Amino acid sequence: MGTALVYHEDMTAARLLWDDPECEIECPERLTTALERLQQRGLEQRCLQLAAREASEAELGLVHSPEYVALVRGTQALGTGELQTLSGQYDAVYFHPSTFHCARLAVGAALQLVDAVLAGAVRNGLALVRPPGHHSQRAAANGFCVFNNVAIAAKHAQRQHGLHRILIVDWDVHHGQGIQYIFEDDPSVLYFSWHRYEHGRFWPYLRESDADAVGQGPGLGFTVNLPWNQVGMGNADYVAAFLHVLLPVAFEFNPELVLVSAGFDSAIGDPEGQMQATPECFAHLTQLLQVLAGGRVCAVLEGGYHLESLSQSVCMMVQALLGDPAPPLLGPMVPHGSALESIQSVRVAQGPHWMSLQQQGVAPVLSPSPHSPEGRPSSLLLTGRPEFKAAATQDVAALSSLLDQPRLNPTPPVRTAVALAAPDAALALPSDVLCEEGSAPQEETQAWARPHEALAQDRALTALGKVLYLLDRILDGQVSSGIAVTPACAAAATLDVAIRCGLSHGAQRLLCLAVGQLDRPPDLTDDGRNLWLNIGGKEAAALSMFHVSVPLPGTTGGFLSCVLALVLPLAYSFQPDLVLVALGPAHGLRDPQAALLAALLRGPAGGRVLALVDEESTPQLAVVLARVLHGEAAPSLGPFSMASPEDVQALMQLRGQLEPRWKMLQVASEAGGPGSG
Ligand code: Q9C
Ligand code: ZN
Repeated sequence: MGTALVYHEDMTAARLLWDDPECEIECPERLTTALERLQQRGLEQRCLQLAAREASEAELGLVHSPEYVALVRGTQALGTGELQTLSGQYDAVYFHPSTFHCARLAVGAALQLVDAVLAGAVRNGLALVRPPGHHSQRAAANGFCVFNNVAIAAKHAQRQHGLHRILIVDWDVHHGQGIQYIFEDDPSVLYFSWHRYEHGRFWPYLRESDADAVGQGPGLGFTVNLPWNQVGMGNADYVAAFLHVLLPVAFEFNPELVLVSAGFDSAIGDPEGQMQATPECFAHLTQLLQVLAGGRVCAVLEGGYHLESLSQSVCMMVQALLGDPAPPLLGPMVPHGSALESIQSVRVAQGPHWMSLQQQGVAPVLSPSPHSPEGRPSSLLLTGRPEFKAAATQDVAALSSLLDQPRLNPTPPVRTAVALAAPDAALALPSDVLCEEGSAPQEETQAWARPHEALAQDRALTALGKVLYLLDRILDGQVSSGIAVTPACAAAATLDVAIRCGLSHGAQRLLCLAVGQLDRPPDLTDDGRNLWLNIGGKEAAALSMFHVSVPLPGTTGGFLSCVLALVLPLAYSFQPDLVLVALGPAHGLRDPQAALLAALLRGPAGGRVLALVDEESTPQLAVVLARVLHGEAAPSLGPFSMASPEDVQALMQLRGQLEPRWKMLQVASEAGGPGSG
């Protein structure tokens, strides 16, 4: 199942015909530059390309008043002076004789995308459109927007496809107040928006953009606003917002479809947003959304005014939609204090409406951190871009040098390789998953195995040879992710060797997620190069900042908070260049839980994941893992059930201990909040 790209050249026809510094940034080159870059990277060719159609007037009527539609229709016949006068009646809007045609194509493109995804022709896609839509209201144009493309697409998905729960994620840097107004009392559409707000001093200057606007009547809790009160928000802030606000609520909502108001004015270099998220961040955000709604993600372009930053961010999003691993996020993964205040204020405002946001807040434990962020060894993946720091200062030359850099970590030739015990299981795999027959050289395997009694048997040795072979292919960039089956009696020993071998063969930082009864190798050094996280341990304990154990939660809600509030924040903070996921004997994970973990753990290490699966697991488990590591959608976890008080307690205790070192765990600013001393 592929990715659709919906576009029509006619949408470049509308342009500003008079002098207006506020509106001139919304120009035709936004589309042509983004498209050129998609072609140049070979991404357009990998998509199912659809030519946008015009929306009908009945379709426009799903959101807009007949009078307003008639008024916009009438602009086709106006002269420049009349267009300018009419434009002046709205806030930040310009009309052109082709505006009606373009705006109908923009809506039509969004509808075609939704139809293609819901008919099963593709799994996901992007509509590259202008004019944008999210500021447009029932009877008003606003902020370059004429018709509300995404809102109409949501209504269409309900009317024509019978959907009951639609999530709209608006990552444009402006508040999509138009979408908010249309759905504010509607519990069937959950609207999430983050936006530059600066305590109300940024356009569109609305009280109802703040975190305490949560919807009305039956729609209470179905509007989620995350206002940014400072400029300069970056990768860590955006990922934290997803982990600690959007995703908990979204999993609880359990959408059937995700619509993205994909504005890239929230990216670095944009003159409107003044934010610092790099293009790669949008690959991560896209990947995080793909675990929802069976991967049915329909993105529709909104803003984005820095042509280079816009184009690269669009490419990153399309790559993620296509299933390519996201390049690692560079720079410090430490959210800003102001971002944490915003995150905390949404969690407080939304707490009454969402079980997943309750009781999770922890009073930060303030003990001096023994490991300063500067003190850690730098990774392979972090070298080579010294200009990163300079670019973060909005310095023009440094910024263009950042955006000019050829991306490091080119996508490996093989996305996923598996070494399975039962060859017939391979039949269920996607056709371009490589079934690996290779093994590490026998002498090398034997040398690694020597200290371990459990690896003395031939069967264990053969399996280890395959693990080491896959590991080397991942570390030398030939393969992105891999899966190997381990004999039950040798699970711990195999993992021990895999960790040591990974560290000695080029991984600077290795995250090991061990599920089930697997003890940390006793003489593994606590030098900051490996982080051991055991799920399914007997008790919650952080023996050091690099040795963490937590019981396996018994409910879907408990499992999700464990993943979103502990595992991923640790993983994104640690910035590993390799993740080992070991599902040991009696690991207790259901297949969809294991798949979700694997899918989400592709993020932190640029897709370099090696999964070791115990041979006593179901044969389907290896298959489902191969599918998600390959970029297919994760299966649903089933209905949301609330975390038990014990699970919540265990998680809170751990987070309190670990927060001083691993800043992505934070959900409240250290400076403020109760109990921060
Ligand atoms: N300097 C979209 O991004 N001007 N619309 C604000 C603040 C209006 C943005 C002025 C910006 C409209 C779709
Ligand atoms: Zn915008």
